[in-house]
Amino acid sequence: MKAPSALVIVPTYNERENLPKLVEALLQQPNVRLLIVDDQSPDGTGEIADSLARQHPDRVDVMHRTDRRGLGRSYIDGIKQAIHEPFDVICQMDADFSHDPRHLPDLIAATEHADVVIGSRYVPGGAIVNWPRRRLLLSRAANFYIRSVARLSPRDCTSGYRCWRREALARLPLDRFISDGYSFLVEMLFVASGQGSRIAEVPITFVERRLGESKLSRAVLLESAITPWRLAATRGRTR
Ligand SMILES: Nc1nc2c(ncn2[C@@H]2O[C@H](COP(=O)(O)OP(=O)(O)OP(=O)(O)O)[C@@H](O)[C@H]2O)c(=O)[nH]1
Ligand SMILES: [Mg+2]
Repeated sequence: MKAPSALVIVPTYNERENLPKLVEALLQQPNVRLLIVDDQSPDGTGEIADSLARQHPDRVDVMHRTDRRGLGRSYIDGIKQAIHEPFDVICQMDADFSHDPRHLPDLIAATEHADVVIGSRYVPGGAIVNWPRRRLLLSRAANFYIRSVARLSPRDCTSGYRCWRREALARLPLDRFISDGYSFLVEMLFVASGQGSRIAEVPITFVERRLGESKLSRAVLLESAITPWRLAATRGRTR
């Protein structure tokens, strides 16, 4: 069978040390193209992305956002462009090497039998490397909380490493999405699940970033605490 063609959306904010290496690693894989969505990174990541696009004009695209910055907003803009292009699969991935490009073929392959495939830290075979105990507990607790309150079944609802069949992604009412940080990822899953999309999980080894800085903020954590309740309150109205 012909391998599916995939577009990987990579949101970036201050990832100048990671992006060139990530692009190189991803382009080793045939049938993969990239859409980098940069939010006017002060460290010049946008210009680096442009130069990578010039080096690989058939495989790398860049979107420069100028509206208010945010991970969710960047994904929304990237997805709106991506769903109009002729790819079988559209993927989401962080730029900081927490999401190992070597797992990508497994995730893409699993879309044969699922509409959404999550690169999961919390299924057998999944792992986390280099997280302090506090961060591990926070992520575990967040997933327990989200699964209970929003009644979602995946083990890893906050993983940002995902592949979607294009039709499933195109069905999401992105203009109605409210959340931004991690919550955006939870909201996507909640709505997809309500629409009857088949969700699968493939184990990944998640590695904490070695270069660059985290953007995890208090505002993002607060939003994550509220979102599952908001989603639970809208249950049945998402179709
Ligand atoms: N376009 C865009 N990308 C962002 C924004 N915030 C974060 N990102 C990117 O989203 C991805 C995940 O962000 P991280 O800072 O790694 O967040 P995190 O993984 O929770 O934090 P760490 O565990 O410390 O890495 C990375 O590729 C970031 O560059 C933003 O406001 N706009
Ligand atoms: Mg990260």
